[in-house]
Amino acid sequence: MAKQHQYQFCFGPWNISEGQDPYGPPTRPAQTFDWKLKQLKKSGFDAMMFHDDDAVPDIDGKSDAQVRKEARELKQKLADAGVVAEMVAPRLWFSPKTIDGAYTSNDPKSRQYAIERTLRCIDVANYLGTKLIVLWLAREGTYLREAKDGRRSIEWLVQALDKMLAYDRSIRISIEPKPNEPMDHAYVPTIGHALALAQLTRDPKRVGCLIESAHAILAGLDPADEIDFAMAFGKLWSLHLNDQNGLKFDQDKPFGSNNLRVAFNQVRALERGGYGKRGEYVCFDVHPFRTTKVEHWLAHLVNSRRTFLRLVQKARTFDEKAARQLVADRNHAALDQMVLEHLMGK
Ligand code: XLS
Ligand code: MG
Repeated sequence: MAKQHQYQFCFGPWNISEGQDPYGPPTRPAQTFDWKLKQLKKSGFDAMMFHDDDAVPDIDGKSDAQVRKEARELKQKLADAGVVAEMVAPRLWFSPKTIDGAYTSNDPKSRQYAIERTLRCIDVANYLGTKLIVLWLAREGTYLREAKDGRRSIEWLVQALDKMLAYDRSIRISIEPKPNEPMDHAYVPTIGHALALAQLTRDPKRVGCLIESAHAILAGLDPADEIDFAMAFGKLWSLHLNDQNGLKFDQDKPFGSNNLRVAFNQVRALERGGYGKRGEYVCFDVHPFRTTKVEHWLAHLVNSRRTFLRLVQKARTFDEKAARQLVADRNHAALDQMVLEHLMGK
């Protein structure tokens, strides 16, 4: 049997969150970054993902020299812990300057700010030793259809991507689509949109995507199909596995928590496509349940990783030959039951 590769795992500091939601305050006291880093390594993870201001807090108020100093100190801290930085993403949705959007704001000063902030994020990525920039285009969309020009917005997005690609010729950009929340409608709601946008840029080869399971489900899609689609283009460069119960607020539940079969099919698609063989990480963008006690604070991450590895075994032991025969016989009822029996085990 061909040697099967080992997956490498990742999460972000925001995934050890304190339980606040739009209707109530935190339910757990904040922990330090150093504590989170220690937990990450102890729990079997290899890498950490960052927003630019996770890496350098209050980044907007700091000089270039200060940003460089703090980012380099963080790089050293990661190296000492035996952890690498997977990616850096500009957090463009928090600033008072981006209330009407960032790259697609109607205000030219906001658009300018968004681009300058992103170029700084690229500097941070370089200091941390990663070439992957993730763009979750949180506020690039509308609450009100008449408030923005959709076509112009796409042109602005392409201009912004072109500036990033020209600023550093070795970075790669992974667009993380999400169809809604915080916006009513986002301009880049699916992987198809992200990869089509990539084609309009000056260097399409360096613009790929990141699939988050919950975001695909919110778009009414099966995340396994999104994975297959992105991998057909060779452009699945990162992944946020989690789960989501239908069309609600973004729940970021543990991987497999809501629908084990949908999770199994994601793992099967990743296995088929050889995800991870070119150094890609399996990241879990999951949050603890609000009720979680401090002593159980890592459980959603540890459990997601465990479920993933169990499902890798399920994918590797799935009787593909029997499945192919049932497909050839068009016996979908038996195929359906075969999947269920396999997942339930003996
Ligand atoms: C929000 C996103 C965000 C990105 C990185 O849903 O998952 O956290 O992953 O900016
Ligand atoms: Mg995400």
